[in-house]
Amino acid sequence: MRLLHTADWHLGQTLHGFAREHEHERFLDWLLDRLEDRAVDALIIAGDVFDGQNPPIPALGLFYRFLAKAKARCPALDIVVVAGNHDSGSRLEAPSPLLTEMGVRVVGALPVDEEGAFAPEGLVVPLTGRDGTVAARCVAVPYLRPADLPPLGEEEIAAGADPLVEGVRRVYADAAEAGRRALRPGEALILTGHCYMRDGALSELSERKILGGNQHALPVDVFPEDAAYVALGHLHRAQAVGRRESVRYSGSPLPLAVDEEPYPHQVVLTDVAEGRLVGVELLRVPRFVAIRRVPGGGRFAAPEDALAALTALELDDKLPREGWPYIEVSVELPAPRPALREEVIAALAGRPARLVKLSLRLTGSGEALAESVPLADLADLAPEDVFLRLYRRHHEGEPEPALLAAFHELVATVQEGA
Ligand SMILES: [Mn+2]
Repeated sequence: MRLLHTADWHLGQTLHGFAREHEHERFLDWLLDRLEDRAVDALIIAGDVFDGQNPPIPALGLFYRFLAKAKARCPALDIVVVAGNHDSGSRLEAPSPLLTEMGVRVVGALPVDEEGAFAPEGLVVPLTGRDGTVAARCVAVPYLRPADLPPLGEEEIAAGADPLVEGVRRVYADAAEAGRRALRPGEALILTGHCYMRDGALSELSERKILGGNQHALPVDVFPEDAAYVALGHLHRAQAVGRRESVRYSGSPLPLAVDEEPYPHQVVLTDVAEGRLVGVELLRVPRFVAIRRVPGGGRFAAPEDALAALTALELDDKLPREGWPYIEVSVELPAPRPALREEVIAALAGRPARLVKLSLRLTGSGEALAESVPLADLADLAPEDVFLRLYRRHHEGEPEPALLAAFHELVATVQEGA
């Protein structure tokens, strides 16, 4: 049986004010072709389908059109969708009565029984292989919020257990056990997750540090060894986790921030047979709109050099407006230059390109210019950074871990609109 694993579509995202709809549409068309020509049996979307809790109408249209086309072109395709931290779980699940009929299973939140207790059987989705028989059981675990986790006993807390990490471990243990109970001989156990794993390589700007920030990154052993494959979402850089080839982030199909430009964006094709992982192939997603960084590579250019490089950029006049490249310019300033933004805009005026970001670094000395102070753009700061800056302004030292955890919980509550 062949699975295609993808995540972090972030439909409805804008890049510094520019809608990505055109790129998403091209990606989804590309994906439909791959589902068909690579004879995919099951599609797993591991969270962050949408960029926000209340997706814009064009983003909803893209998603539902994609599902309808996928089922029309590949009627036997099983589709599993779990919510990520950006999604509203309940909004994603709302059309379930229709989607389940179509063979699309959406899990926005952990299922509970009549008493409100976690009912992990509700997460288990059978996946059928080429011959029409069940080849795998997917335990579709969505992004877990702190409120989803079982409380620890006092003894465990006294022994130093981390309530978030141990809570997640317990949810996965129960979920995997429900999957195992459903397995028949020769079927594979597959898990999903939307979480931040320890040793995961971040692309800092566009992923939120979830579940209490970095200190609560999960160890890879929360996933049982008998899982044939674990399809993860959240980190936008594709990677296997903890040296386990079977535990993977597919990565996002598009760069969602300019600093995600250098690495390949892809989806994962996974083959399972006789209950085991037998093959992994990474399919590179074409870059539908280019990101051009001046000077690039995280470096800063002198103003004259940056302006000259912009003027010299080779741009394609035949591209439609939505295909114009995104331009980032990074400039090092020895002295203030208030008109720089206007100069940059003038260098690109009338040309087929979109300026998304102008980053400045001050390098002069003296009273007016601090030594090499990067000017922070509020949009680039994570809530935690703002909190830390404010804390340091009013207090000595760093905030206590408990205070930081409480802050993260508050931010998560606000972001989820709960
Ligand atoms: Mn995420």
